[in-house]
Amino acid sequence: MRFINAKFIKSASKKSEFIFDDLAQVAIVGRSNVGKSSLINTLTNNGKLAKTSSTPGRTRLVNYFNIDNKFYLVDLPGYGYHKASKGIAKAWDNVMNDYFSDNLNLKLVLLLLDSRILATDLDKQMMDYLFEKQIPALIVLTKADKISRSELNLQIDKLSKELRYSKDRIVSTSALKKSGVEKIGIILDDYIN
Ligand SMILES: Nc1nc2c(ncn2[C@@H]2O[C@H](COP(=O)(O)OP(=O)(O)OP(=O)(O)O)[C@@H](O)[C@H]2O)c(=O)[nH]1
Ligand SMILES: [Mg+2]
Repeated sequence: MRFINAKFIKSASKKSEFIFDDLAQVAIVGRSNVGKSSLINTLTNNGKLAKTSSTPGRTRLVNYFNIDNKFYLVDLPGYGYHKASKGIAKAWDNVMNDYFSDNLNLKLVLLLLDSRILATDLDKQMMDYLFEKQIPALIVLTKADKISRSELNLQIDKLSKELRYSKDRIVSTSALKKSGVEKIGIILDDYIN
């Protein structure tokens, strides 16, 4: 699958604003600042579609992008930056629970991990949560341009062993080099018809 026409549809902050229609959804989750919004821009070849920032916590709403009227790419708020505030963390949990519960058109979650850092405890919690809810996930490594090819291969080996996760289900990407898009497109074909 290629991503040709991408259009921002809306931002939502609570369940009553979420989109539950007939179109499939592919959600993007990960720590704050890992590169979720950047990945959307890379996939859609539109540097300005999703707002990115070097300040963690940029995306605080659930943002829907319509891709070729085939599915929504959904940019979710990142976790981990608001450790200090229990109130904000709780609000984040509620939004996520509302998003992931009974979302029948959610076909796949792209779980993003920084190539250099790999999975933190919060990422592992997120994986367990998705596993419990039986939501299929694909691991996407971001910022692959920040390490060498051999380091990247070592990181993929390590992650696959640690999480007991097939290497076929780990895709490395770089927003800088615009790499990894094709492989994600091929995998999405299996989930969206
Ligand atoms: N070198 C490099 N920088 C990247 C890459 N992806 C993202 N970045 C940078 O990392 C920072 C965070 O990127 P975002 O896409 O805004 O991250 P996010 O996950 O959407 O963050 P929140 O919205 O805060 O949850 C920005 O400064 C990006 O330019 C990449 O593949 N390579
Ligand atoms: Mg973002």
